[in-house]
Amino acid sequence: MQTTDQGLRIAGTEDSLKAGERGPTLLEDFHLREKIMRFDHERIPERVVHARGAGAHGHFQVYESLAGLTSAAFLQDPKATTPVFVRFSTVVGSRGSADTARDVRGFAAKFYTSEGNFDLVGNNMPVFFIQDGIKFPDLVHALKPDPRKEIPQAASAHDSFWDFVSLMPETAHMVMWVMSDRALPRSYRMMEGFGVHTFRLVNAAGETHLVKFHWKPKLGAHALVWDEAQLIAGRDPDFHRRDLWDAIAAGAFPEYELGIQVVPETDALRYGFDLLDPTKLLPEEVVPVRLVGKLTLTRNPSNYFSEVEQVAFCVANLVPGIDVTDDPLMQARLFSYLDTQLTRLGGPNFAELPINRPIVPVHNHQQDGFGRHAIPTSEANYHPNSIAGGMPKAATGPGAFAHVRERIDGQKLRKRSGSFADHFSQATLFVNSLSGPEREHLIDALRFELGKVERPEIRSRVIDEILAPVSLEVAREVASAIGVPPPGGRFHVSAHPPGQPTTSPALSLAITVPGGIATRKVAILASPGSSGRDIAALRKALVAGGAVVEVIAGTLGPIDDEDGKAVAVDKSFLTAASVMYDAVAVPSGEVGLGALYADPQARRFVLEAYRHGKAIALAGGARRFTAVWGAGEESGAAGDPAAEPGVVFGALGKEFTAAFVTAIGMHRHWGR
Ligand code: HDD
Repeated sequence: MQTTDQGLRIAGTEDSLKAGERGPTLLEDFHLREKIMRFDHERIPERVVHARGAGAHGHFQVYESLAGLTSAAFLQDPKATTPVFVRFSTVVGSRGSADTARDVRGFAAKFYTSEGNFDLVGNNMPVFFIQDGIKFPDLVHALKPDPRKEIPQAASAHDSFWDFVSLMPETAHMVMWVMSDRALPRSYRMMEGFGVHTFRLVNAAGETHLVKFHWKPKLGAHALVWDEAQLIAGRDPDFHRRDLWDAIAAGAFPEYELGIQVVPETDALRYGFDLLDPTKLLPEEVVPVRLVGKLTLTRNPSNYFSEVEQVAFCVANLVPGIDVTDDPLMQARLFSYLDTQLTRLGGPNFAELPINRPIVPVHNHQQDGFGRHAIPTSEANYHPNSIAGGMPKAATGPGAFAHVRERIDGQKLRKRSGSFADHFSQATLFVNSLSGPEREHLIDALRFELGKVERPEIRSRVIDEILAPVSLEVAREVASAIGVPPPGGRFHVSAHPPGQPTTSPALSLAITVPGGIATRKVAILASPGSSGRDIAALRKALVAGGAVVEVIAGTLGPIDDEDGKAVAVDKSFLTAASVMYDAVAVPSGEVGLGALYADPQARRFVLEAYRHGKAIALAGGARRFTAVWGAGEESGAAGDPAAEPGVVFGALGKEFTAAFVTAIGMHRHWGR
């Protein structure tokens, strides 16, 4: 039954209380006033960064006790499960911006442990733009839209960002990541996560190790192609949010393994860079990632606002056994997250909101403030006290958080450590580790972004000061497309740290062995007269591999196949587009094929799939669709669809479907 906020049952909410049927509304109408008042105040400030996001509930389980490394309770018992809430996000765009913008993705996890909440507030890239948090407002101002006109939305392709980059060589490494395919994840379920900073693990004996945290998605890490990402932004701006929701709703629970790279405290400077410098990564080939547990996302939020919008992460939410380091970026973050919630969530009591509440009781003398939920009953709201028997008293011994004891000896100064000085060698390492197509995508991205920069002097400075020291070839290739001279030989060349690798295969997304096709979306294009048997056989093989299959035709409603049998249609060409799928298949059936081929929307569907490197299956006479990308027009291998990776054609049988499944398992065929 409907009630007011006071619990009063209301007899109707269709009409306001009026003086006569056609008369004015009365001020007395407390129900109207309450309803409108609540509506007027529905919005809260969006996050200053990471405003656009999607979340899910799940749980974490450690594979074996990590007691030797950490006393954290949730990392001790392989049988215990810890509830977790995760929020994925883009960084730059507003809350309503498109999911597929070129951007870093947030990967924030809140572990509700038996010792309080532990938040791992990471990204899908292992490094960051800046070395000291004091530069964060400058970075974000430069990235966000022009303050005069609020343009462009959710894009780094504008003068202020590249101006900042060109003057801040420490951004070079992260900029390479953001210009790479990593900034265009196929799905939140298919991207890696990183704690970025070096943390500390502390065991029960008080021994400490330095640690880097990783998340490895079980589905592998995969990317969209830029043209596809831009088209999706129009066709389905909720692409990533929908993908996460649909997968969980269908029971295809996303899984990520937690990985750690552990090194002795004394090795902080051993790897040719400073582990306190957040613009550096520890190559996996140098210190392997040990997989220690698994996060499984099992439940969609019940209410977006209450959970995803109100969740408040904080880098300072630590548990005994995990501690921070002196990384100056991390140190600023320890302040920022708590502070931002005051404005965003309207006061200091946000930790009492259901999504933020720890699962353990909270006892302290915090008092009052906007939106207080707890009702403390003690007369003693201070410490020490005698009237409440000194309660709550300070915790001691195991389970009490104790900051790592560290000797600090130095002058008070505003200065960057000399050990943070090399800004380029790891940017070069990253570029050198990319596959050919990934490198091409990187160059295209730089050409696109810098091509949108209006001031030639900024374009030139990026070429000379940032790209040339990273890779002379990349700098030349970009310069040639953006109307500025090639690097002039004035650039700084960084010395590669001796003994450190020059490539790290783990940094590439290229896949050489086909993976599974679970949760991959496949479109089957059909028309009245298409082969129902082909559609059924394709569906069977694809669904057996866990793929999601949708039949797309000119109109909704069942269509008759070539034998007159009804085939259900999931979407029409009006509501579905190639960019929403990982692969496309066209069944045989001459009558159907004739109609399909005559439909420009069907031809465009196949052409786009081709251009975006997707697996394409053309059964029987559907082979004619190879003409949409010009095959057959030229002689020689280039015109032969057989020479095209990821295109399967021939009569539909076991071999055909197996080849199609393998092609989808390669994710994309960049080599076309
Ligand atoms: Fe941050 C949000 C990740 C540097 C200040 N950050 C935020 C979120 C993620 C990250 C995932 C969204 C959390 C959510 O879903 O609610 N931030 C990072 C990473 C960084 C980083 C991986 C570098 C390693 N951040 C960083 C710095 C500062 C901030 C240096 C400030 C000094 N970040 C914030 C913030 C936000 C935030 C302003 C906005 C909304 C919020 O905190 O709750 O406090």
